[in-house]
Amino acid sequence: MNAPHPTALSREQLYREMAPHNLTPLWEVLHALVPPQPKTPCVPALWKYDEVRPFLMRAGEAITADEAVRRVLILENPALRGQSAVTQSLYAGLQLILPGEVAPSHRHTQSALRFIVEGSGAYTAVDGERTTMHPGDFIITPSWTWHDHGNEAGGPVVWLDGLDIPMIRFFDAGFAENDTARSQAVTRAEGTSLARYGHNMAPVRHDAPFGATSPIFSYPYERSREALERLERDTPVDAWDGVKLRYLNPLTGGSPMPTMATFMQRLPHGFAGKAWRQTDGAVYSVVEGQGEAVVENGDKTWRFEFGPRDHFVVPSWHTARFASEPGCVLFSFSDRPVHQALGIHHEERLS
Ligand code: 1HN
Repeated sequence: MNAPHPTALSREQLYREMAPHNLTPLWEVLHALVPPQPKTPCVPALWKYDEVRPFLMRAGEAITADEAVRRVLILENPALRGQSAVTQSLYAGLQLILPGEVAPSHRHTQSALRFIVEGSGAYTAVDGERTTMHPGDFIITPSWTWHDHGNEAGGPVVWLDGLDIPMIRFFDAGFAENDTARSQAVTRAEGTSLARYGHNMAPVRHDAPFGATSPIFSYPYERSREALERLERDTPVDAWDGVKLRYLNPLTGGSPMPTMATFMQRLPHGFAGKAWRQTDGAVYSVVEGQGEAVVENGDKTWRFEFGPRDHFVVPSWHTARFASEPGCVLFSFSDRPVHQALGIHHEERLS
């Protein structure tokens, strides 16, 4: 065996002696710091609803919504266990609220989205207005708005929560506060926000009530579904996405929330999509139908057979393609608006 090269020895000694001074050499980490292309630690993952639901219902017996504050099972990326993160920037969880329960009012700087997965008739209240939940509805809780949930219906209601928690943690910009009331006072009739902002019209004298966040806080499924069906019937289908629409903030044309973009897409009957990759990792909630997602990274391949209420994550810069024999509807969300604001969003459509 050769003796270590004298320069290697003196480098080791240099590193050792500078370490207590909180100094470290860049040249040892430079390649990892600026990789030639995105190299996320996240991995693709699938949560089958049939497997998740029994744990959710057991959580319903183990703790009340009131005691838990929010009774949620976090969808943790298998490569980020313990970090409450589904990607490096996003949080996802499935929340259960049982008949008669209230999830008490609070507010925080983290923005939240709800996508209703199972059950009808629960409500969420935001800034004095309640909205009733139905499967497939997309509901927003803007940053720093009071919000509480309740279930006055007959059965359990489950929804997907998407929050920008890891992003806000990264910036160390999180504030939170509990309300004095368990359920906030209702000050506006249900449907007021949708009537004001949800018909391609807006009040003549208005300011954006939630700053950069959409003033519509519930986007009903029936409308999104109708648009997708009509487009599938009457227009050419995109070879990568099927028929895909993004939800928008009607006051800006941008994403509904400053940190998260949301989408709904239909893959038509017999769809076999081309592959794509993009820098924004995305979480999917399957609304209707069945399909297959094939995700590739380097020499690894993941194959997810999905059906209604299943959830899966496609991390940054992983190559993905979707197929569906019977046709299906997918909701998804990602951190794309932040990539776009920073000018670093990158997308490739492979042929
Ligand atoms: C939260 O406020 C909700 O309001 C859900 O339903 C999940 C996860 C972390 C922090 C706050 C909700 C949350 C949350």
